[in-house]
Amino acid sequence: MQTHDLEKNFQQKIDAEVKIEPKDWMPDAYRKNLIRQISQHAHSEVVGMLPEGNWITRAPSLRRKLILMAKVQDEAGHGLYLYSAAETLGAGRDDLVMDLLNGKAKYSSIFNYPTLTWADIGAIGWLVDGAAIMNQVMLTRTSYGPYARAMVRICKEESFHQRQGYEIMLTLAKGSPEQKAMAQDALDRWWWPSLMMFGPHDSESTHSEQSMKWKIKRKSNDELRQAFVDATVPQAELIGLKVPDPDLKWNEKRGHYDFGEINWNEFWNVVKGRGPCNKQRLDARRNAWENGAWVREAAMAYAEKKAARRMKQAGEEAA
Ligand code: FAQ
Repeated sequence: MQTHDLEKNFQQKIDAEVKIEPKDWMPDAYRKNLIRQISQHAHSEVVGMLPEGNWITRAPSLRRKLILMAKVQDEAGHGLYLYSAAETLGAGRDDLVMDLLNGKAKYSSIFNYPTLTWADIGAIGWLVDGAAIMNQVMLTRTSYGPYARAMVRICKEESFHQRQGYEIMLTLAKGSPEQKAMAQDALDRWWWPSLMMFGPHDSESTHSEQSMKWKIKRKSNDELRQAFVDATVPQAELIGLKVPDPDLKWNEKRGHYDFGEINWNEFWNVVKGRGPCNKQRLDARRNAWENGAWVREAAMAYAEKKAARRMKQAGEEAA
């Protein structure tokens, strides 16, 4: 078949909601775009363990510590599903990790902010996982099968993460004046970076148009950001916290909240590596990669030994 016909068939499948599977023909640009998005998503999950990991040893009770440890481990699992999904497209795991470590691949801007108090753990669960779910529910219907299936499980876990974060905020908001102030301060610091997670405005987005055509993305950056604001503002009101945006106002006519403009200079600075914790995050990942070399070598040696034993057994049985 000619490339033109292959492309036509491919788009027809997408339009008919048939999932694309690893061995199906796909345009190179579709494969490349998916590897970019899935691997950056995987890196985000893994780097995302760092800000919360910072509070495991200082969680205020055993119960909180257990929950936080489970959550951070979940994020590692999400990273693994996503790296595996990227591998089904022919990407090598080591190459993907190298792209992260040498700064070629991005990861979510949100994880370059510090976690200063315990309330930040609440704010991350509530807002960051909340934003992640808003974006990822649409990805359960993404056109690439392995990515869509990974997202189903990830969304279930993220939903528990969001609730535990909101429950931390609720507890603090109902607590002493100092605890309530701590919750408000965390909301003040995490609100705008959470809105930035959805990416640039649709008019500035490089990939959206093609990604929507291929149904990799099912909703635009601005649509998702609006849905997040609409869902989250009433949650803040319910626990007596104030969203730090003087322009925030319910618009009866639109049926949505109007909200202020994001500081895009700050967003692009963070994306380009100049955020408060970019260096710290990449240094931590580099150390983990270097210190884990012996584990990878041992695992590979074990796998090779096991394979050799199997080959020997098969040979003996055949003889
Ligand atoms: N940060 O053309 P678009 C989580 C880049 S997981 C950094 O609009 P696209 C779980 C973008 O890559 C959070 N860079 O891009 C958790 C592109 O640059 P490139 C991560 C950003 O792909 C919770 C350029 O700007 N979620 O939180 C950001 O169509 C708690 C132009 O942008 C995912 O990755 C940003 N925020 O739309 C873990 C979901 N936004 O690649 C631990 C999957 C944009 O050409 C604790 N990804 N850029 O060099 C997506 O849905 C999309 O990739 C978007 C961006 C929506 C993030």
